[in-house]
Amino acid sequence: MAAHVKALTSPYPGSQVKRWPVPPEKVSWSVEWPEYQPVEYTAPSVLAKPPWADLPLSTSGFCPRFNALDGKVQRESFEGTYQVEDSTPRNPAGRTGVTGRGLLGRWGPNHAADPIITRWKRDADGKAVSDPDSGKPVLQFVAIQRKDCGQWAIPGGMVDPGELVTATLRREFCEEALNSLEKDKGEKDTEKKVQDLFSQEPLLVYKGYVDDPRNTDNSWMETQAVNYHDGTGRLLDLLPLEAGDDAGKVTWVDVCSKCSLYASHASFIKLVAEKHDASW
Ligand code: RP5
Ligand code: MG
Ligand code: MG
Repeated sequence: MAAHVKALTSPYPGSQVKRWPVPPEKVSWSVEWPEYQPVEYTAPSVLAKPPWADLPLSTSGFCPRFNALDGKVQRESFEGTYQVEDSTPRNPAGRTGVTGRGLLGRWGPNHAADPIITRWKRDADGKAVSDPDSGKPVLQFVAIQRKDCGQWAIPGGMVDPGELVTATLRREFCEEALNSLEKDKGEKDTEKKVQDLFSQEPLLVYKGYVDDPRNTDNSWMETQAVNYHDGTGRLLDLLPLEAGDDAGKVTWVDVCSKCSLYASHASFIKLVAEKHDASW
């Protein structure tokens, strides 16, 4: 697993809480560090006991089954068995300078799904556009601007308990990039396009830990990033993009190495470019 960097972002997102500074050589739990005294922080929105969050570990009768499918909540990690110290799970990528859950609902892994919707960039005549330097065709993907931090990102979101990841991928794309929550019923034409897009063969690009700025020593993001590609351009060209839910803006973005994206998203986009032999 690559070393996390954004998971050391300080102050902790949405707060004034300063992480205990963790130098790169002390990130790994295998390095002894008796002086390490991370700050404990769980956001008020999580402590308010919303339905998507676990209870505090001290709550009597709350005994989550870590490293297992716990009822409908998936507490297994894609990174293998994680350590549980004093009944508290430990971030498999190492120290973050904060304990507790921060803004995340689950102790241990918080599972998300990231739909990467791509098409070839075309000029006004419908001809595929190539990058002048690499000579390779340019891919575009649907990006949203997150309301929480203003960064551009893949329109991903959390997998609900018991939800199939294929359903999460489609639901989050519709909510964040088509504003489906504000629409009574999607336009028939749009619904058909979405149906056709998501019934294509999905391409699993990445499955595992996400270097997310919300991660803590005890709670972290994991995702399945999946690519749905419209090689013809017919499905996606007229898709009415409209930002919704936790997205403030939505647009097609050219895939290239200069893409600056939220969490580990640029590395997922790079993998997609490689799979399609597109310009990067
Ligand atoms: C990232 O957070 C994942 O890759 C996914 O894109 C996102 C899920 O969180 P929310 O968008 O629901 O905040 O780590
Ligand atoms: Mg969402
Ligand atoms: Mg989201």
